[in-house]
Amino acid sequence: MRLNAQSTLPDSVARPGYMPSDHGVGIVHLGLGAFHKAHQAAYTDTALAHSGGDWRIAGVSLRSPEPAAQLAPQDGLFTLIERSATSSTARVIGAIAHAWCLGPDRASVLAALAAPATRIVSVTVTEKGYGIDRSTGGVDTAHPAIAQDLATPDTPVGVAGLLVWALKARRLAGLAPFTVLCCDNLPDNGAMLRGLLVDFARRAVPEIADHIANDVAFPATMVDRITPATTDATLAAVVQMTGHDDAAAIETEAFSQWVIEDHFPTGRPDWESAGAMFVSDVKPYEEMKLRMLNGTHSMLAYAGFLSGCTHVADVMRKPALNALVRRHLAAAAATLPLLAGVDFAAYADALVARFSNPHLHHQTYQIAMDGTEKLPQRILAPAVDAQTAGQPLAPFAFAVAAWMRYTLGHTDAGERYALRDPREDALTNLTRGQSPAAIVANLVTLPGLFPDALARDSAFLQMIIDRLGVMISKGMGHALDIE
Ligand code: CS2
Repeated sequence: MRLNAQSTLPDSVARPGYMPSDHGVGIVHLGLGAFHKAHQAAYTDTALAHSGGDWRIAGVSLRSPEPAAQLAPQDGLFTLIERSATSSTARVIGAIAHAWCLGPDRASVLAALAAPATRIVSVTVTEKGYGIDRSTGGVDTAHPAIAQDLATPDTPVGVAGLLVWALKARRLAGLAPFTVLCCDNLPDNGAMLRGLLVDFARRAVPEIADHIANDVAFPATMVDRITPATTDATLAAVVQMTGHDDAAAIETEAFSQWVIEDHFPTGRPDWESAGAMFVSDVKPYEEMKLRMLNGTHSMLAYAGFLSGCTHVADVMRKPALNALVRRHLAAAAATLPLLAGVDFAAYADALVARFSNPHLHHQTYQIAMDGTEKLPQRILAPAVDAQTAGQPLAPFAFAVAAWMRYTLGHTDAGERYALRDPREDALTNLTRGQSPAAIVANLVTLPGLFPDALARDSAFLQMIIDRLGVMISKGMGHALDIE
């Protein structure tokens, strides 16, 4: 039997501690993927149970029809399986009121964005979803959704186009703007999204640009919860744990963290009741997370995938890789300013434990995707700080070399895999048939990727070339052993 509002669930399964239909929609969420369901939807579910309010979520996927097709027949309900190293629990989340796909549900989506009741629009579309030009902070006019929306801003299809359209519609209707809440792993994500929207508006809808720049709140956030892609094993586990079929089920770790800049002029759910932390400056938390968790994740994904580790937990079981994970965590931590109340060594130990969780089947190949979107904030920014401070650069050179080796698109055994990167054509053209020195020289010139301070540091480049040379000629396993 399929999960829905009428389902009778076993006592072992936690269900919403409120009557979902008693609560109206206050949030529109763009990017209805697994991460949103495991993170913001779960926090909102707890906040609704604790403090109530009209804060249910209208979830929108911008392209894929699947999330809506999975959730709609289930009255928006889905099971979240939370896996720690020692136990697994299932919880049904009731925070999602509507699940829409922009294409077929365009009228509903636009109406919700313009509705007086909507006070927050949150976003998780991954780094590449925004269409941001990292070198200017404005729009990347080559990004397909940006290009389309600049040409036809009245029928938006992408994040920038939709938000600017909605903010204009609200202004014309005399409604307060909603708060825009970016929940992707990007540096200074609130200001980043504001800069993107203001630039988009100046180009396509100039009359609304100053309003967006001056009157709309874009609180910054640090979001954290490791959420592997759902597999057939997830769907089988959910039947076993709940007695129901659930096409929208997801698995995640027990841990979660959310640090939010407290700037919500039109109100917000009581997310503190679910453990969210409200601070005046998110940046130190965000840098800690991007550099330690995500930077190490990217390093271990490339090195691990290329040495035959399917999952992150497999990486942690290999002594040479485990040692490199710890080395990278320490090098990343050394680039961070002190943060009151946070012990980076303890955070690193906690990350080692989270990565080692044997019950979380998190694929290295999943983390390896979109490297050109991830490297700048995860690996290159801390490398610049390490360079400035005269700290060892070898850990960062190793991580960059592992990414470059990955961009060649084949394992040591010659097996091919898809790169899954928005710049994969450029990566292939710049690396095919080239020597390690030429690969490094070519990839550091990719626009907007390597900061000048690194691209001009010949000693750093040589460290990358040496490591890439070993990875190519002797294999990743050998490179790990001598690192
Ligand atoms: C991962 C993140 O896929 C990736 O690149 O590093 O999705 C990571 O699992 C989350 O940021 C954890 O909060």
